[in-house]
Amino acid sequence: MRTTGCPEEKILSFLSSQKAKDRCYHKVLSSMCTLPHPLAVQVQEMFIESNLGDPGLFEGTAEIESLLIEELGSLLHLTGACGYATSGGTESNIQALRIARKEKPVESPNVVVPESAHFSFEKACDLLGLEMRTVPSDGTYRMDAEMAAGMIDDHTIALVGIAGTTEYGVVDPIERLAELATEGDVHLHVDAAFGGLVLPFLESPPAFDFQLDGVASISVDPHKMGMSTIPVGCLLTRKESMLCALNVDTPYLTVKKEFTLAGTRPGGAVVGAWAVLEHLGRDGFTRIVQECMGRTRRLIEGMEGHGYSVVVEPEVNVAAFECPKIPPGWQVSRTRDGHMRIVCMPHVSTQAIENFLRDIGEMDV
Ligand code: 0PR
Repeated sequence: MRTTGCPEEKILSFLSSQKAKDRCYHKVLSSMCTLPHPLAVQVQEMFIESNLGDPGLFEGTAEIESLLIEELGSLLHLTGACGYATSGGTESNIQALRIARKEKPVESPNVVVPESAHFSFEKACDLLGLEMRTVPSDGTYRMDAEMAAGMIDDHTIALVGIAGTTEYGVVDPIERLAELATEGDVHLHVDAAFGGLVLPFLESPPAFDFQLDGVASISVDPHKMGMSTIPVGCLLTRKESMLCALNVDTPYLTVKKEFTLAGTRPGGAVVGAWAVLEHLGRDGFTRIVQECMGRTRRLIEGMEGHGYSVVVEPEVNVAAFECPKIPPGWQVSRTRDGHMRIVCMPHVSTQAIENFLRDIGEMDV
């Protein structure tokens, strides 16, 4: 550390030059995060000092966290859902598996997850000492539910389904997984970190949420399609007892028990997430999601026009293509199978899609 402090202007000037090295979002087609809604930014500033890790000090903020959970719960068909705001899908997935392990304290526990699962499950299994059984996909990049059935045994504590996969934007057969979970008495966790704020706004979405009795918990991230500031994920559970299973004593805090993983938690981002849901409402989200889906369809049509077929018809705004090229200046990503992957987030405008298609077309000639 320096002995004497540095003037603010000097620091700010250094930081501006650093920020200039960051990508600005308009040519980023690989991200599941997006530019936050201006209201989320304003609200974050308003609640900047608020720490949900000690909710008794910030009662107003804590009440908004409850409203956020209630609102997401009702969107996902469960009045009175329980849950809390996490740092994102990774923490929610870890916590869901912790709950499952507490619910079924067997020896040599395993979890059955689709091949397409986000790598956070690998982290969770490593942390929690769980065997991760990976179920192959059915040829459409969705989990093969019958193969999953064959992998569940008495040591299986959880089954995981993905609603809106990270790489191909498809939804696992959650309805069938819910039946398997009920039959086998295992915790079904649905990772809807991405799809949870897309699928409810589609015309006829597949069933993936608490309307299916077998679904025990869901991850849904406002900092992806909810346009909040980072970090805000949410873990929702069907029953309060699931969360309470994680309680530890916190004697010197304003609350005497805590089930969260993080201690100190950012109130400002959480309140911002709620404000955006409230401000846009179902109509606003439907409009934004429909726009993103429209652009995804236009992208697929344009790419196919250039001879690059879509790998699988996506159910959310993520599309992967058989395309080895990347036009200069654009940020796309590659799936594990080497496919070009594009996420049509709200910052990816119609013009950006047209420009990208033009640029990729120019590479053909
Ligand atoms: N579950 C699913 C289905 C996800 O897609 C992701 C993240 C997670 C869980 C984990 O969420 P957190 O990253 O919030 O813990 N999906 C993106 C990915 O890994 C996250 C991302 C976002 C990556 C922006 C890059 C980026 O620029 O691909």
